[in-house]
Amino acid sequence: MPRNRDKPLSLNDFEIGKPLGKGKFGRVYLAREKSTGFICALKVLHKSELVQGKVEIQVRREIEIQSNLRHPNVLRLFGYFHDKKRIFLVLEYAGHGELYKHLQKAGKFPEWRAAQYIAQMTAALKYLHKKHIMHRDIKPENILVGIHGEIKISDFGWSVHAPNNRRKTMCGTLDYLPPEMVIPGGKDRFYDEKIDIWSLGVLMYEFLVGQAPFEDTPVMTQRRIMRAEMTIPSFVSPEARDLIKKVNSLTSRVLSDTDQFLFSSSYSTLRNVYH
Ligand code: N15
Repeated sequence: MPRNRDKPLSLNDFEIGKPLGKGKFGRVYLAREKSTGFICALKVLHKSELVQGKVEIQVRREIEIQSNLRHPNVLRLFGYFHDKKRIFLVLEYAGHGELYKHLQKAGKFPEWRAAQYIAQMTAALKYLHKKHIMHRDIKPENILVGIHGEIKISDFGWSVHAPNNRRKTMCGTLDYLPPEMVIPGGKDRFYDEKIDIWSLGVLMYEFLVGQAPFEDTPVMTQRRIMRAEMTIPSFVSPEARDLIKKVNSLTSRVLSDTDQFLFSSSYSTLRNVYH
């Protein structure tokens, strides 16, 4: 967003449009910067809620991390400002909204579309991992779609810089977590970027099949993840089937040197499906 760095942004610089969504700590609105006409998504966080939720430090860190990220498949944070009560995040507007809604509507994606999305996810994760950032919460709900159909990873609510601070408790669905994180005490152990690759396999399955591979009651989901127990329907092509299995079997066990292989294989195998 072109702007004068000498002059800090304020709410007055924006026209506020329709609400785009709301999360735990904030609401997001469509917004236009008055002077440039630049369209963005303005997220409003209430300081009192952040204090109450004891997430000020995390939010500060997320802002810091996200401000420095520049990738076509990672949602940009253009800037931020605050007043007495609120923090405002100037986020990239994704014209086609939330990916999980597209998936819901379509039931499942054709392989060419799943392939494009997974290739883009792979590119985004490769970029993040190179910067030693793991996302840790890869799922359709955290992915937005741009006007050209390109995907944008958003919500770094659980992301961390890999070398430090690797012990964070997590909550929410187990569906996308690898075995090392669902075993008892597992979430207290150290883990690394590979957990994102496992989630990528889960995501690929969900794109192609319409539901996550281990979807079940929480107890059964945990059991099935630990055993990597999944059935891939027969309509999934041999190439895609092979790749899902590779990603889900290699990532959590073979913990080194598989990144490159998995990334490049997911990219080329899925591209070959339709090109
Ligand atoms: C703590 C802080 C630094 C975290 C920063 N990251 C986020 O806040 C992640 N986040 C992104 N939270 C909300 C959003 C968000 C950005 C939500 C929705 C949109 C967004 N950009 N564009 C949208 C959007 N476009 C839409 C089009 C049609 C229907 C709904 C849409 N939502």
